[in-house]
Amino acid sequence: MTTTLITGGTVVTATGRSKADVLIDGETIVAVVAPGSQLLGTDLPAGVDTVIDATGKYVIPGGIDAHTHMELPFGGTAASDTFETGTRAAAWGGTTTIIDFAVQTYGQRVFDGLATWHQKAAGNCAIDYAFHQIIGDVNADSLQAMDGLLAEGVSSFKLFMAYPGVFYSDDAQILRAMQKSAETGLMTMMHAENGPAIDVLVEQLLAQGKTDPYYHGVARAWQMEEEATHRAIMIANLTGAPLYVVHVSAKQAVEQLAAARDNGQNVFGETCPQYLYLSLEENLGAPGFEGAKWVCSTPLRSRAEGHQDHMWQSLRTNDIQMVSTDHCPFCMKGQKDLGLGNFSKIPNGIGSVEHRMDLLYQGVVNGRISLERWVEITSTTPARMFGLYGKKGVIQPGADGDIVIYDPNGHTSIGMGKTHHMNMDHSAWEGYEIDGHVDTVLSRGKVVIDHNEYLGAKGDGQFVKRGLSQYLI
Ligand code: DUC
Ligand code: ZN
Ligand code: ZN
Repeated sequence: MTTTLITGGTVVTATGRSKADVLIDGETIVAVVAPGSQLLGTDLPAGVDTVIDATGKYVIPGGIDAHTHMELPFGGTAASDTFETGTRAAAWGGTTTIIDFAVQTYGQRVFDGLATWHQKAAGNCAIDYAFHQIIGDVNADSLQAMDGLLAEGVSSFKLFMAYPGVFYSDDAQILRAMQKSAETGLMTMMHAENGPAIDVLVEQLLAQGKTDPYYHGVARAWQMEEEATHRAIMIANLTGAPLYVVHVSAKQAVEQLAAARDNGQNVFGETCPQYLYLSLEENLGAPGFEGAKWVCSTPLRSRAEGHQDHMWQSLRTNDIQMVSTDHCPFCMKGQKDLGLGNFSKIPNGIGSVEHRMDLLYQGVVNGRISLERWVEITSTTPARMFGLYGKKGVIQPGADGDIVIYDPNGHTSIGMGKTHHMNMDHSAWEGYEIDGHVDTVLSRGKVVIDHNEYLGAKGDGQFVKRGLSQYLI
């Protein structure tokens, strides 16, 4: 077995920071000790195979992006990152685990959908991966199949209150699925937007000749998100299901979650970098068709209404518990341009899997969140929320050697043009200058990124079975 010592750095976890050395034996962390300690009788660093000097750097648990859509067929095309390209880009950005969404399409059996996702991912990933299960057709057969998900290492499923005719579940289906969630402990994940009402608004806007990307944000108004969030919370309240609302973007939806939590309900919310930084006015409203780059659902919200600031505040106060990307990239040419002249035909999605750790670190730089909170919302809480904790999300003996060495004095220029590794012909983050840099990334003890060089290989990443959420009561 190869041993690796990371020495001289500041180990940061969700609960504190300290100068410490980290020893990895093979794939697993075996010791975290004060610098210079005698470890397990070994004369360090002479007795180890590889020594990594992390002086002046942060040593953090690898990022966990709990919401990605590699290769997702959607909007008449498919997300442009494969498991190979998307997980490699994730590694570049300091993410060492993704949780992607396996899809059960309408009329399909749940385990056939799950098998398809295994086929897409197996042998192709640069980092470890796990799955949530989208239930696109809640019926007697799929409800029964949900009893078997946990044994497959899938401890959460996602429903959609949006996209009628595609993934949509009505309230009766939601009620039944949430009853199953309460019974089994599987986390209910919810895309909370009132899809049928949004579709009417879309039709009316298009009839008025309002076809630009900006109107995607107008149609998917915050009231549609708040209403659906409230409805999901109420059905969860009735059934006792644990509820996790994905890609929360409206401050009013956060208020619904916060009120439910104050009321003692077991509900959680995730936001994404785009809802912290980007806006309806500046991005969706960009001249011509450029706004298509930022068409995603839930949509970007108005900065004048203060959603972005509220989202940062909610991260600090734990009204929102974690940040994932909803990585769902599409190229402008041949994909986003399907919606030229009709915003409702623009494939929904933004690519961010590579930038999440850096973008959230800016919250530390700007004094919006603490260093420890950064680690918590990008790694530790995702691990705890989705049954990976202990193996992932923490630097302690027994955990996987998934570690990022982050240089707070480094700089990352997302820049213009192709400065990223995602399979896209543009970046939603063009022009963003980052204080900080992902220097080195270890995935189960193997150095996969080192000072702007990719050293990993397709197939390094393994499927990880997840247990139940630690947030169940
Ligand atoms: N939202 C997106 O932006 N893309 C994929 C699916 C979704 O809900
Ligand atoms: Zn969604
Ligand atoms: Zn999604």
